[in-house]
Amino acid sequence: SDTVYLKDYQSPAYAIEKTDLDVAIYPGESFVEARLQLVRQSGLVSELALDGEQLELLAIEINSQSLSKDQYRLDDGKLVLIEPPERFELYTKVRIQPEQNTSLEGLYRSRTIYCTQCEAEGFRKITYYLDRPDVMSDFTTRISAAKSECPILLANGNLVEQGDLTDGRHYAVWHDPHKKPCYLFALVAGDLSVMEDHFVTASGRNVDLKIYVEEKDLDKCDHAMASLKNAMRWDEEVYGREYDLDIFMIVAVDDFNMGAMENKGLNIFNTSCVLAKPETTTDAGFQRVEGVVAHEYFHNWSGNRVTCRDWFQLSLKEGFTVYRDAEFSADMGSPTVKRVEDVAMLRTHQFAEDAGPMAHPIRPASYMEISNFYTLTIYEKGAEVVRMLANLLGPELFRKGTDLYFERHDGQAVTTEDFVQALADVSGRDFSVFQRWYNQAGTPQLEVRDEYDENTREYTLHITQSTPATPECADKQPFHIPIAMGLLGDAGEIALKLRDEELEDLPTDNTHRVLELTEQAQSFVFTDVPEKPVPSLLRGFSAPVKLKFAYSRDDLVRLALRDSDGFNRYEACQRLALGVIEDALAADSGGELNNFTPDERLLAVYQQLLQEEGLDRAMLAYMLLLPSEGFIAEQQSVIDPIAIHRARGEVAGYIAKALHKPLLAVLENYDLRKPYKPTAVDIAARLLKNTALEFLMREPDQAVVDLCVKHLQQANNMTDELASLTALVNSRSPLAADIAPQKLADFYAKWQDESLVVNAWLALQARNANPGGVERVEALLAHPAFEANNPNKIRSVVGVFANANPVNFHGGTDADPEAGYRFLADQVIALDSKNPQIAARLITPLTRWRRYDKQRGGAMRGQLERIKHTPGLSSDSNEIVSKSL
Ligand code: HT7
Ligand code: ZN
Repeated sequence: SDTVYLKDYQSPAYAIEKTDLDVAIYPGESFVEARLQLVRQSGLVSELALDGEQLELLAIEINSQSLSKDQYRLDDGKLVLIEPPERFELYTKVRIQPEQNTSLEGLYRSRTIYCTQCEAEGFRKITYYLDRPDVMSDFTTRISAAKSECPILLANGNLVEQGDLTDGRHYAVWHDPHKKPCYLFALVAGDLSVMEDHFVTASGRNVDLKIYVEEKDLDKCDHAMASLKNAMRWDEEVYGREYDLDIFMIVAVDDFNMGAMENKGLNIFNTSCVLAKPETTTDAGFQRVEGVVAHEYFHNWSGNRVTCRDWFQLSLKEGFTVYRDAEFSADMGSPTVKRVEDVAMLRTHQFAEDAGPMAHPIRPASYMEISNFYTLTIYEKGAEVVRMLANLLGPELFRKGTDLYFERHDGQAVTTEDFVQALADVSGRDFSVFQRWYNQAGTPQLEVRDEYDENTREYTLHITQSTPATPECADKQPFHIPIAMGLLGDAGEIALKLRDEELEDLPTDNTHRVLELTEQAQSFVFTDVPEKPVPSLLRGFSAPVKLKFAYSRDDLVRLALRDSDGFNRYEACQRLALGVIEDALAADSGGELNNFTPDERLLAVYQQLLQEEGLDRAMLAYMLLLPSEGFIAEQQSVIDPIAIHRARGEVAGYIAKALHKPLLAVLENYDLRKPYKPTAVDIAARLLKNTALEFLMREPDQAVVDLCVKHLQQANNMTDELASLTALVNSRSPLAADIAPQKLADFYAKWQDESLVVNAWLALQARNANPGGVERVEALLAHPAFEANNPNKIRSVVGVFANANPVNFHGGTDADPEAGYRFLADQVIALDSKNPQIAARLITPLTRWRRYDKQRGGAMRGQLERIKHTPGLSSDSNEIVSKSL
């Protein structure tokens, strides 16, 4: 398919002032009548092309006159009107088939529920339209359906009318008073139960809150409702943003391509991001519900009231909204823990994307298929860029800037430049160099060298930046990089004074600075430094970069134990552990892994941390946790996933043995009967306990296995139950392996009616790193619990296997070392014609073939070729495959 370029943007030839839809749902087919009030925006237009896909046109009129064949034509995905008038009403009637729609965009049926997904370009599967975000319209939606099948009929805005029709049918009419682009359109029809609550806004308006779910799930809505109310209050307090309709609805559906969708006043959610109760949902699940509910709610301002001019601006709403939801979650729990979790994800997965063939700037210059650009780069790196802006301005100025942005652009479709301009206007800052974050892809690498002069007591940091070439640009200009930092002396933090700073300019917290790097190389000189310090750099991960500094292991010990920045304490542990694992890798390649003993300083740090009073339990858990295989892989020039698995396992086993006593104490001190609460403190306690359990189950004695089984059987919540089962299944010990199959079967028997728990059960087996992984995932696909068209099930088995089980994905089977790759390609090919968005996403691990040795890389490439030559391959998959070959 064709490439779309940002530079070709043209404003729309027509506005659509009003959109009147009538959607009549019948078994097997639905009819959509649209009345659009179109108004020409400039000059003469000889032809107007409306988007439309998979529509059967039944009638077409302009100003109530049927069109003759010379007044329009149907062209590959377009309805072209020839010489349209300056102002007119377009009437069309189309037939669509939601029951046949497995792509899950447009109007489709998820189990018994009819629902829509229009972002980015799904509205064109509902009716002919100008399907682009800068066409904003006033929508009225009439829905009719059989009352017994679909007692609930919902659309955006306020309910204005409803009633019964003949033949057991009924209807509802909804009007949305806010103009919006069609990607925010939604409707829902089905048999749903509702949980209701309300919220009083800061200015005293009442808002009805409704969460619609299947009746069996009504007991799983409390957490989403509480999260929604917290998010509404938080947005008022932190951003001064009030909700703007009298009703806010959430609907949960089982079949959904992403997590959720921010349709105006009618958010549609993947059940996995709404439903939660302690017995069925893990802590991570609770946190995801809180985060996604907040994210979609925050879009009401960052995305809906102020929207994107075109899809190149996607990060305008997504980066900003991810930043907002991350800060919200930080405020609801522990900010440092949230930061550690987000950075670990960013560095493992977004950095890999930025180093791969699909690398793109947070504002891409071109795309083939926009749904391929809902990426970690647009979302997570986009959020990092907003975070840097927020930190450069500080909280007061940033708030002034966002106020100006919302006020200046309310009701408009704008660009990322408009966002940065508002922040520049309130602060007087020059963001011209900073803008490069929007236009250049790739992860900058900082090389820092230090120098201390005992005589002058000057300490200098020499910093250079470089960014590797990415497909869109080989020659990068320097980025504007804020480097938050401090200096650690023998006795603690050192007071800082930069050479050019006046004494009266010094900040009150004089042990912390933000250095701003804007050039390729800069030096920063600190004066009056009493001793050679250890620099604590990039505190809080102040910029999405890779930092190289030649820390000695003793430096890292000091930072891990004594830095005032919680994030950098964690970071020092990661660096220390990574170094030790790399020692093990080196020993392995010399055939010496059996004789390997890890650097004792790592153990010494862990021992001290385990004894440290007042240390957040979650931080302790993350500091003990070795870097993931994925993260370790990212640091290697040529990835050997099997060796990485072996080396990491060796170090983990050693730690488990050496720390047996304190780890066992963590387990034994844990109160299994404490009632479940998803509070930060309790989540941290579970995380630490389950981290200890995972270590101990590497080489357990019978007593540890018994303890694990006890936790599995007595757990009063899914976090503990699943963690115990996972530890049992992953353990390589025969003591565990003997009982694991029965425990897996028991778990399934217990939870087989809870779809989301079954997903977790599938995922834990797909992730199992023990030998036989390919055979296991093949068996899972044949299990009755697997549903071939359900994205959550596909992700739980195929996605988890290919992304989170490297040793099996890359190891294959005894008979066929390429079996993992072949398995993935088979799944992509089978899915591509049914759900191209999900198929294209699954390809990602194969696109990284250049990072592996010749043989592995060649085999991965071979499977990409196979996908590429699939007859009728979707444009979604084609874009990924052709860009990565
Ligand atoms: N803005 C939403 C994007 C989305 C989406 C995109 C493509 C295909 C299906 C989709 N479902 C939802 C989600 C969000 O960021 O809030
Ligand atoms: Zn979003």
